[in-house]
Amino acid sequence: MTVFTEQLVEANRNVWATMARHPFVLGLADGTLPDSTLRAWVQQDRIFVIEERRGVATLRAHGLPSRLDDLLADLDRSLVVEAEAFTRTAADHGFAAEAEPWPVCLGYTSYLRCAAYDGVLEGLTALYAAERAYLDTWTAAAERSPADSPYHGWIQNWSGEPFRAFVAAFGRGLDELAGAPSPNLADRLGLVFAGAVRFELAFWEMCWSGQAWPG
Ligand code: MP5
Repeated sequence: MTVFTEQLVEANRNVWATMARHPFVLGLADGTLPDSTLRAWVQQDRIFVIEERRGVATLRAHGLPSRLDDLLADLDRSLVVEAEAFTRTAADHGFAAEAEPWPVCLGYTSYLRCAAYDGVLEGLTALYAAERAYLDTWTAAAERSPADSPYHGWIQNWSGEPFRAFVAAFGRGLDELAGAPSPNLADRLGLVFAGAVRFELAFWEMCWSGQAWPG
């Protein structure tokens, strides 16, 4: 039988395929990303990872099984390092790391935090969607990316073995906790997951098209 997390991914294969061929991802893979697009991503993803820590803290405050709690503790530490790496990348490219969150970034981080407040399974499902989408999309990008790509370090971060092992362990933990969910619960979590992956795609689109606040 297909495990719960794989059912969630299967139900969203079209979004997965669209993410993997999104112009942002292709531009990052072959190193042709315009400067303004890189800047949008670095600034907005820095906000994303800082806000993500608040969602992780909310999830852990529910009281998680120890293996999942340990995983999220590791994630929290890696988010601190990621935020610092974004700050360094901004300095290397001569732009400010600080920025205001654009609408999609604000919507996505609020969505993850609300899911974490709603409940353990809701929050873990939304967070898993974000992590799995990054792993799979950057793995697809890595296949197209020359070794001397200027973005090699970032591509490695989310397609390398440590992140792959983290996402696999996270999936196992979520599958164990969800067990065989009732049809109602499966439907609800399916909507939570689908919302998060569409936000993920919208995030790439926001960076690519420079979707700041209107006016
Ligand atoms: C991730 C990310 C990956 N950095 N940004 C977005 C928009 N989605 C997913 O997650 P993490 O937690 O930074 O490894």
